This record gives sequence, C-alpha cells and structure tokens, in this order.
Amino acid sequence: MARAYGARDIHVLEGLEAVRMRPGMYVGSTGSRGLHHLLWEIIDNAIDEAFSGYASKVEVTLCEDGSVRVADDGRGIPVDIHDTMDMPGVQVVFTHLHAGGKFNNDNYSYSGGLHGVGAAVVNALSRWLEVEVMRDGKLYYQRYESRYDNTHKKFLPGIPMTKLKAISNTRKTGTVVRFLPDDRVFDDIEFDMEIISKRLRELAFLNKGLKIYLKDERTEDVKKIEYCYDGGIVDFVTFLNEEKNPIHDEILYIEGEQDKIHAKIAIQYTDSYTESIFSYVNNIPTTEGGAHETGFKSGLTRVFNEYARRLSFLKERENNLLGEDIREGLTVIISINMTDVQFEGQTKTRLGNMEARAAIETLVVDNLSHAIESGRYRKDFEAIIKKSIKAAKVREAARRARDITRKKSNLEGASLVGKLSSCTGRRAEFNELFIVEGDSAGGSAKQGRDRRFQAILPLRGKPLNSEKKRIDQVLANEEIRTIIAALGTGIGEDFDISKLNYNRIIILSDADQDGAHIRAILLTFFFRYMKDLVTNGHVYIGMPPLYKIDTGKKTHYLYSDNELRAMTNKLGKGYTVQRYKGLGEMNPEQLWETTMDPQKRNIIQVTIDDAASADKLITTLMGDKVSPRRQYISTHANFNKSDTFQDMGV
Ligand code: TSJ
Repeated sequence: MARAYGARDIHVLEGLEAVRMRPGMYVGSTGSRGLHHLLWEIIDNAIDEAFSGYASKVEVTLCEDGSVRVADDGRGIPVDIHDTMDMPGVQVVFTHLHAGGKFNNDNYSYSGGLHGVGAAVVNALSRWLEVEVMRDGKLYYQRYESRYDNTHKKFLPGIPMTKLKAISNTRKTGTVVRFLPDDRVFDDIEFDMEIISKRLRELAFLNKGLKIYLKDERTEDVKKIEYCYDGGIVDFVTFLNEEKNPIHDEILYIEGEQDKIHAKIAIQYTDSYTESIFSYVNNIPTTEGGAHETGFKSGLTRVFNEYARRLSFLKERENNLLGEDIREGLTVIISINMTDVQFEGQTKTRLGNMEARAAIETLVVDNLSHAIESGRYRKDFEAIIKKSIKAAKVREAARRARDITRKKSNLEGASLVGKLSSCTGRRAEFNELFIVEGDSAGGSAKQGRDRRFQAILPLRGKPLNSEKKRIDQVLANEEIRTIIAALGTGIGEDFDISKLNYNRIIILSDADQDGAHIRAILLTFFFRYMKDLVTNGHVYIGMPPLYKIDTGKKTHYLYSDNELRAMTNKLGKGYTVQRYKGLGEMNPEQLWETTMDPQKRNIIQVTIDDAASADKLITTLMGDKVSPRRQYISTHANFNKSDTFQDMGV
C-alpha cells in the first residue's frame, strides 16, 4: 500500500516520535491511568461537539480485538485542505501535536486543560488508528499505523497508510475513531470497564440530555450500558444522596454566566455531618478544589448569614455562622466552563484562575438571594438554616472537648501516644507510620521494622466508624485520638499538612473481613477529616503475603491466589504451603521481609480519581442505611482487595 507521506511530513512525524520517547509527559504514565487517558482524550473531543450543540450522542465500544471505538453524530471533523499544512483537516488533527479539536480558531471551544493533549498523542501511542468522517454526503476514511522504517532502522508512530479517501455515500454526519493502544508503550493495554463506565456516567451527569452508550464486546455476553440524565447535575446530586437522608425536598439549582464563566450548581442538604463538594472545570474533576470552590463557599456563607440575621434565626449579639456550620450535610456539584484554564496543585487538579472566585461568588449570592426572596424554597432554606445553627452549637461544644483533648495531649502526651513506637529519625519526609491491626502483629512490626524511619501504631479493636458520628463523638474515640496525635496535623478546619509527622501512612490489616472493615473505617476517617492526606498521596495500604511456600531450599511468599497457582504449577511437587490467616502469624523477620522492607514490599497508594464515587461508596459501606450496604457487600464480597480502596482509584 502506498504511503501518503513525503518530505514535508517528516517534521510532523518527529513530533509524534517525541511523544513515543516520553509518553509520560503527554499522558501522565504508561500504566492504567495513561492508557485510559488516551480514551478520555478522544471522548473529550466528541463531548465537545455535543457541548457546542452539534452532537446528541456519543458511543464507546470496547472491541473484541482490544481496540476501542468512539463515535459521535456531530458535524464530522473538517476534511477540506488545511490552509498552511496542505493536508485535510482530519490529518492535521492526528499528525500534528496540540492540534486537538482547536485547529479552527472560530470554534469557541472550551476544550483543553488536563485532557487536552490532542488526538495526535493518541495516534502516536497506538499500534493503529482509523478515522471515519461523515459529512457533505460522503464517508471519508483514513488509517494510521506505527511502522518499522527500514531505511532509518526505527519505528515511526502514526503514519498515514493512505490519503484521506471518500469511500462511500452517506446521509449521516459524525466522526468515528477507533484505535489499538500500543502494547510496546503501555504496561498493559486492557481497558477497564469499571473505570470507563464511571467516567461516562459522570460525563452524562455533567452534560444534561446527552446520550452516552457503552458496549463491551470483549466477552461472550456483550454488556451494554446507556447513560442519559435529563436533570443533569440535579440528577447527579440525587444519585449521590441516594443512600443519605435529605432534609429538604427541592434540589437548589443555579445556572448562569458571569465574566465569561459559565456555571451550573446543584445543592441538597442531608442529615449527614460531613460535606460532599465535587467540582468540575470543563468536565474535568477538580479534586483539589480551587478558585471556583472558594467562591462558592464564600457566597454560601454570606447568603445564609444574611438570611439568618434577617429572619432572626441569629440574634443580634450572636456570632455569625462559620462556613463549616453552613456546609454540614451539604452535597453539591459545581460545574463550570471557561477558557484559558490554569490547573495547579500536586495533581494539577486545582483551579488557579482567580477570576473564577468572584464570578462564582456573585452568581451564588445573586441566585440564592433571589431564590430566598421568591419564597418558593422557604421550607428548604429553613431546614438548612436550622441545621447550620445546630452545627454551630455542636461546634462550640466540640471546641471545648477539643481544648480538653489538646490539654490532655500536652499533659499526658506520653500516654495518649503511648502505644506509638516512634522512629528515631526526625525528618518527616523520610518517615513512615504503620497503623497495624492488633497488638500481636503490632509487636512483630515493632521488632521487625527499621526504627530509623519506621514508626508503629498498633490498634486494639476497631476504631470508631466516623461516617455515623459528629466530630465531638469522633474525637471522643481513643483510637482516633491516638492517630490524630501521632500524625500531628489536627483535623477538619484545623488540618495543617505542613505539620504532618510522616510522609507515608501505611495501613496494615489482615486479609479477612475484619481487616477490610478496619481499613475501610480508617480510610473513611482520613477521607472525611483529613482529605488532603489522601489527595496528596500520603496514605497507603500495605499488602502482606497470603501464602508461604517452602521447598526446603527456598521460601517463596505469594500475594494472591493467582501467584500461588503459578508457583505451585512451576514447582510441581516437593513443597509445603502455609496460608497466613493474619499478620500475627508472621514473625518479625518475615513481616519485615514481606511487608515492610521498602526494597521488597508491595504497598498501594490510595488516590482519589473519582471523588464523587468514593464518597458514594463510603456512604454505602459506612452509612446508616443497612440494605444498600448488604447488597453491596454481597455483590462485591472480595475482602482481599478491599473495594473501598479500589474505588478510591487505586
Ligand atoms: F479526537 C478526535 F479528534 F479524534 C475526535 C474528534 C474524536 C471523535 C470521536 C470525535 C471528534 C469530533 C470533532 N467530533 N466532532 C468534531 N468536530 C469538529 O472537529 C469540527 C467540526 C466542524 C467544524 C466547523 O467549524 O465546521 C469545526 C470543528 C472543530
């Protein structure tokens, strides 16, 4: 087949080669995250077309051969010859770095930001990629491949195999892109249905009325999912609160534009004691928050304090309610769209554009004041303000309790952290805290550790499930207080990450149901009261081995049933297998060797890719509605791989 590239394209191909050299620079990693990033990039382009009002559906198909196909019914990527590049627009998109969907400057596109790496990056990191464009009554087709170049003795990525050709007539319009990620780039090229369906559901919530279809053709029983929410983010809030108890019926909805920033906000309060705020910029989750969240919070605080004064819920001599009082039990989705987005923070998921702060504050104040004055939401606002005032009272009480805790920790510091075996090193950035289930495992860990940088905190029994309790009760729990004291950061509004005593906090619990429960309780506590600990990547799950095989000559530790099977097959016979029922069965040397030694151990970092799902899951597992939890546990009863931390994006 004739190759459709000449001297002029060499430059462009070098661009794609640069992507091959440093894939991490363009998609973050060559692991699962990077792999899915390719798909997000293509999907973002299709969603953009829908957002601009030209497409009504997006279809994603995981094909039998491992490739993935994304289709929309929009206008079709332009096929006419690009002014300066001398090739069809489509080809520019797939061979020119950063062309993305933005080669047409008239197009007021919001795309960009985290995912905006461009379709050319996807092409560069694929074995092959095919595009079909339907427009002007024709179906156009082009295929690209990664090929070995015999003359230059190297692989060249993303080479057009043919020119863009009209291959048939059609009355439809739209774009179809199908690609197979390159297994020489990615550690593993298997797409994860769970990750994809969650992201598509989120996109369907964020783009009201958009029909998103997902099909998994890779197995015999083909799986099909359809997402479409006519209520948009209002439906998102309903979904998040499904297993909570709302304290008012109407979901407050704000939509408007201010200084070229378009915002949608949906709010509902529940009887929960924590806040669940999820924000997005151009459909990208801003896990670390930023200017838009700050603006929302100040607006909310202002409106409710004014309202509380005006209707005398607050007496003249009483202090204003604090933001945290007004956010107790709040579930909110903030979704904004703007151009020239600046992402900041550890994981580049904090909105840096300061202009968004004032814009969102204005929108919140104007719209909520208007809603209050209309009288239509009288009951809703009353329920909210009563809850806030209650929260303020409890906060006062809790502060007194906390002051006692503080004094206690000064006076009896030794006893409060008495169970803690500190490390000798004083540099927090090197230090690790192991929170270990049970005194006996704690003892082994204490003897087995490297005391220069590893501290051990054994937990007796189960810590308090913080999901069901208010902060004063959480603080009354001894195990929780010990953890807080050991970490040094304080909690909630007082939380200060710069005071963190350890760079890694590693949860070590048994591979059984109790162990999973303890792990879930600890993650819940961190997630609710020390969220930055998790978002900044300080929390880990330790993975002790499940089996030991002895051949007489050599000892092998196995961490899963699969590993065990592989090893027994390999060894044939002449070995003994020991199944570890708990950490306590390992002696100090074994525990060090298998689970604690940084050179050999296996630890999993807990991250939150999808904070909304993590929140929902925690409510389900830890909340007070029993039947959804039963159902969840019976359908996901795998306690070796805790569902909680998997869903937190590990
Ligand atoms: F990623 C991608 F570029 F490969 C891609 C783009 C993948 C998929 C599945 C869809 C798309 C895409 C792009 N769908 N729709 C569009 N639209 C345009 O590129 C487009 C169409 C018309 C005009 C115009 O001004 O007439 C402008 C643009 C940017």
